[in-house]
Amino acid sequence: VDMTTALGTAPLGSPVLTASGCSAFGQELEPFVDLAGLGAVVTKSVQLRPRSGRPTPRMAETPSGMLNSIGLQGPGIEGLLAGELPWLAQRGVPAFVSIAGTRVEDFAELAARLRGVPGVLGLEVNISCPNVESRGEVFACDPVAASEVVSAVRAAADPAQPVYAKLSPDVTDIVSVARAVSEAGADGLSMINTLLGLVIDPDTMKPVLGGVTGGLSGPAVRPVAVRCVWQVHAALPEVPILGMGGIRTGLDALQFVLAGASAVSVGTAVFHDPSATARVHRELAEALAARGFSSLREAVGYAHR
Ligand code: RRO
Repeated sequence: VDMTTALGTAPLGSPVLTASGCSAFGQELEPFVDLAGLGAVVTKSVQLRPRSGRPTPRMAETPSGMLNSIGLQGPGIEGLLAGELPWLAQRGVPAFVSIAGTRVEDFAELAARLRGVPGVLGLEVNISCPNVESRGEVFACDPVAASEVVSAVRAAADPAQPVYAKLSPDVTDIVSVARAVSEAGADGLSMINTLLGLVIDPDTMKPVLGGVTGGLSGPAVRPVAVRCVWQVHAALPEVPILGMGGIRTGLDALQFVLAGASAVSVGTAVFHDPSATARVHRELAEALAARGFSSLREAVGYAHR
C-alpha cells in the first residue's frame, strides 16, 4: 500500500505523526521508534518565551482518557531553535512546529522566526489550548479571532511551510471555524485539540489538577474527533485535514482517514506504548490492504462516498 501523503504542499513518507504535547520534541521516543520513518514529529507548542506551566499535579488518568493542565510548559522559541530543532534536523526527522501565544503578534513573530529553518516542514497554529488564563484566549472558539491569528501567521510564515490551524472541539459549530480559518489562509486543519474536562478526587473532594479544569484526550474523545473531521470534510472537501483524538490502533486511524483526514497524529497512546506511532502506521497499512486499497489517498474521505 502506498502510504505517502502530504501536509498541504509538504510531502510525507508516512501519514502517521506524533501529536503535539505528547512526545515533547521527539527525544524520548528515539529508543522506541525510527523517528525519521514518521510523517513528522509535531512538537509541543512553543511560545516566544520559556514557560514552566501550571502547578503540579497537572496530569490525571480517567477510565477512558487523560486530563492535562500542563499550561504551555516549554523552552521558548530561542531554546527550540538552538536545541530541539537542530537535534531533529540532524536525524532527518521532519518537524511540524506547533506555535502558541496570547496575542496575534506573538504568533506572527514565531512564524517569522521559523522561516527557512532546516527541517521545519510547516507550522501547526495552536489556537485551541484549553489551559490558558482565560477562555477568551481560546482563539479557536471564535471564528473572527481564529482568522486573525491564521492570516497573520500565513503572512509572516515561510511560503514553503504549510500552515495548519489546530481547532477546538469546544464549539457549537466547528464547520464555521474551519471555513473562517481556511478563508484566512490556512493550508490545512488539525482536529482536534483536547476537550475541556474536570476530574474530582472523591477523597479530597477537590479537583485533582492544579489547573482545576484540563484538556481531555484519549479514547474518550475519539468519536468527537471523528465527528469533527467528518463534518468539516463534508463541508470543505478540498481542505486537508490532520486528524487526531484518541488514536491507539490502525483501525482507529482508519476511521479518521475514511472520515476525511489525509494524515493522523498519535498522542495519548504513546504513554502506554511509546512505539504506538510505528505500530499504527503498520496496522493502518494492513487495514487498507485488507480492504482492497492500493494507496492511502484512495481511502481519504471514502466514508462520504
Ligand atoms: O500545555 C497545555 O496545557 C496544553 C496545550 Br498548549 C494544548 O494545546 N492542549 C492541551 O491539552 N494542553
